[in-house]
Amino acid sequence: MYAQQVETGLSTVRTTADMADDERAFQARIDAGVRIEAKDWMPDAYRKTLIRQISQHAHSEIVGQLPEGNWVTRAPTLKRKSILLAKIQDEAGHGLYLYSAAETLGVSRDELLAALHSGKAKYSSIFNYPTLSWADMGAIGWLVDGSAIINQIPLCRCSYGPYARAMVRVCKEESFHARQGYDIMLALARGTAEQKAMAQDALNRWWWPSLMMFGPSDAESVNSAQSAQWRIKLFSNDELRQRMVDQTVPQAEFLGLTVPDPDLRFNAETGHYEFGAIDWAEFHNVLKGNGPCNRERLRTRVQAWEEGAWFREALVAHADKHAAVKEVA
Ligand code: BYC
Repeated sequence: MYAQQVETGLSTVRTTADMADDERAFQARIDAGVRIEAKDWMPDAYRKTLIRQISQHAHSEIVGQLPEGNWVTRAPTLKRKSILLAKIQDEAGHGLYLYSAAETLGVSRDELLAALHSGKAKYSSIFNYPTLSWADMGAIGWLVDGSAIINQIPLCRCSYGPYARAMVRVCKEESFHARQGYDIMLALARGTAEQKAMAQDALNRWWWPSLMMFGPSDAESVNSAQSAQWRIKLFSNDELRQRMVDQTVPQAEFLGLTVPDPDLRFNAETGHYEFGAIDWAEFHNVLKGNGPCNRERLRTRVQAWEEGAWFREALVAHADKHAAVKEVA
């Protein structure tokens, strides 16, 4: 099914006849389900694609701390505050595993961070939206982390070993994140009329951006066909998006909330929900840097990096001193 879908995509893949011997042998290993490791030979384009995707993913985890960081000081109870803090710290950890996975491909963390801080590198569109109420913490955990899990479970089986292994732990932690989000939504939906309205408002604002997280439609996705051939992508953007809708609509019904899509309906023949048109103009606008919070996110990130310079210098000084003492001994 996936092969048929990517044929309509924009990228062209090389057939084995077009490949040099080493590339053909590499593709045969991928086709046989062999994991590629850091020291194995790999085509330059495979390395570049992985650096692109893994670093975008790492940046998303790091920038993804900011919208939730906004609510740490205003969490409604001590318990909610400690759960939220733990979740945000997990996201920092995910960023670090992912930067390490990218480094195995021969790129330095400093280069990756410089690309993020200069605004050249992408991170997920979803983190350019504001968090206006406490219910947004629920909606992010439920919808955003929920979508992240759907996208990332298949990545645990992707062809590049260091990325796949990093994803196993990330997915376990993401499932705790999604559950804490749903728990917030459940408490609000069962609360006062004002609390339920707050939950509904958060669902209204986060629903469509969450569907956009999966990337452009298969017909528009430039990288999909090649990434599928290399088994970096095991499912297409549209397939995973459909999975998210099918999984999430019944959860919204259980909460007694309404998904903000008048065209949403269950098709009993296919067993899937059909949903309305995504506003791709909004998606592309966010990618161009014009979403509601793009500038603020980047500014906050750069400021945090600059203000942390003394700490990084102290770590390096300590490491140098330690190394010098060892040498003398
Ligand atoms: N936002 O050819 P396509 C998380 C770009 S969750 C921004 O389909 P690809 C978290 C794409 O990069 C979020 N850009 O690309 C959750 C490409 O541009 P370039 C992070 C996007 O790579 C909760 C262009 O559009 N997850 O971390 O085959 C709390 C064409 O797209 C987006 C990951 O990164 C987007 N939503 O497929 C905290 C998962 N979508 O690079 C943190 C790993 C597309 O050619 N990544 N673009 O200039 C992936 O699975 C894939 O990269 C994607 C896109 C499915 C996202």
